[in-house]
Amino acid sequence: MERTFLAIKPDGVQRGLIGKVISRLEEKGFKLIAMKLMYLTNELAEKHYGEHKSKPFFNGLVGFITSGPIVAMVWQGKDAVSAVRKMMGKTNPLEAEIGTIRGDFAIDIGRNVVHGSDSSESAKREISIFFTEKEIIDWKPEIQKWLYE
Ligand code: DAT
Ligand code: MG
Repeated sequence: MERTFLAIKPDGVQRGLIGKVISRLEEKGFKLIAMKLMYLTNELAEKHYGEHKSKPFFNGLVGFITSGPIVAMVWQGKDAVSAVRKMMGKTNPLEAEIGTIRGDFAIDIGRNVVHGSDSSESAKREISIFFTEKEIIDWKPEIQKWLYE
């Protein structure tokens, strides 16, 4: 089963949306296998968002993501990377479909509540930035047989 990295950004934590975001993924049937509340250092934030280093919004993005605690998580399930991206909605919340996390909870592109890996390669990279193998708990939910054929 595929793994993906999901983070609730400082705006989501400040606005009390941790539970709602987690509920959506739990209700969908994805399995939480790692989680921590943490501050990102500048160094970690720049590494995580390395692909955007040349963008005009890079400094603002790093400033924002380090401005308060985030919740870093790893979720597992069938096609988890693309399914979670779909549940997050488009980067610009005003373009995100209603029913998605960003579509329902956000307005501004710079305050879009969640980060999620955009490919299986970035998922592997991001998971290894935030978690050691030991911190990932591969448990077997009893309801598994009611979720997967
Ligand atoms: P996503 O978070 O959907 O993967 P991304 O990787 O293109 O989007 O960008 C990372 C974050 O950077 C995004 O969540 C919000 C911010 N961002 C992207 N484009 C932006 C823009 N044009 N202006 C301001 N912030 C932007
Ligand atoms: Mg991205």
